[in-house]
Amino acid sequence: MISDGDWYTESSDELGLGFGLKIRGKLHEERSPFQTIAVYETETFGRLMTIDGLVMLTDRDNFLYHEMMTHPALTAHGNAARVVIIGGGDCGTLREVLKHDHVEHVTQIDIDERVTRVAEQYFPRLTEANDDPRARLAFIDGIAWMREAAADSVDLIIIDSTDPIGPAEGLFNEAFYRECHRVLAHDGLMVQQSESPLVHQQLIADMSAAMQRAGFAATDLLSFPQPCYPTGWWSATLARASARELVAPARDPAFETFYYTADIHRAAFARPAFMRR
Ligand code: AG3
Repeated sequence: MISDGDWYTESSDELGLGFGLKIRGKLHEERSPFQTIAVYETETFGRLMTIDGLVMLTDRDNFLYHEMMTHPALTAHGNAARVVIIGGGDCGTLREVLKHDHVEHVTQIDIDERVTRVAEQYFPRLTEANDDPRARLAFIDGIAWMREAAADSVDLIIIDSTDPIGPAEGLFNEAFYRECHRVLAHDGLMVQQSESPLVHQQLIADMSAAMQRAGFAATDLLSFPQPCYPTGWWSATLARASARELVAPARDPAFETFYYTADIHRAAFARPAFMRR
C-alpha cells in the first residue's frame, strides 16, 4: 500500500513491522488472472516489483535472494543436470541457474505468464538469459506439473514462490513435497524459500517437518540478508531426497556473482545459537 504520497510500504499488522522505499512513481499496474502485479521506480533501489502488495524484488538487492536460492543448492548437489524452478516468473533464479555449465536444461514453471512479460519489460537484466537453449518456460500450475512429471526425472527442484498465502499456498505442504520427492532422482535436492528466520520460525519448522514426512531424508536451513523483505533477513530450506552427503564448495564460483562465494556458502549454513534450540 502507498502512504505519504511518495513511499511504497509493505507492512504486516501480524508482524507489527514494515519496510518502505521512497518512490518516484508507479510505472505499471495490472490485474492478471491470478494476482495484481505492479512496478515502481524508487529513489535509491532502482525498480521495485510487487505482487498483491508484497515486495518481490528490487533492482538493487535481488542478487542476494537469487544467488542464494540457486548457487548453494547447485554447488551442494555437485552435478545437477536437470533443474526445475517452480514459480520464479521474474526469471532471476533462472538466470543464476544457467551460470552452471553442468546444467543441461532448466524448466521454469510459473502459473502467471504476466509476471515474466512484466519482467521482460521492466527488469531486462533478469530475463537476459531466457534465450539460452537450455531454458524452457512453462506457464501452468506447478502443482499439476509436478503430479504429472515422471519419477526420477529431476536433479534439483527450486521453489521460488511468494508467501504461503494466495496462489503459492499449495506449494508449502506435504502432498506437494511428496510429489517433488517422487520426481527427484535418488541423489536429488529441493530448495524452497522459507521466509524470515527471525519471525517465521514456526513456518520453517513446519516446512522441514512436512518435507521429512513426505520422504526427504534431511533438511538444512541457509540464511542470508534480504533488505527488501520483512525483517531484512531471509532463509531457504534445502531438502535431500536421500541420505547423501552434500558437496562442500572448494573454491569460489567460476562465473561472476555479487554475493555468493565459497566463504558465504559455508557461513550461510551456519546455525545461530537461537536457531539450534
Ligand atoms: N519471492 C518472494 C519471497 C517472499 C517475499 N515476501 C514478502 N515480501 N512478504 C520473490 C520472487 C523473486 N524471484
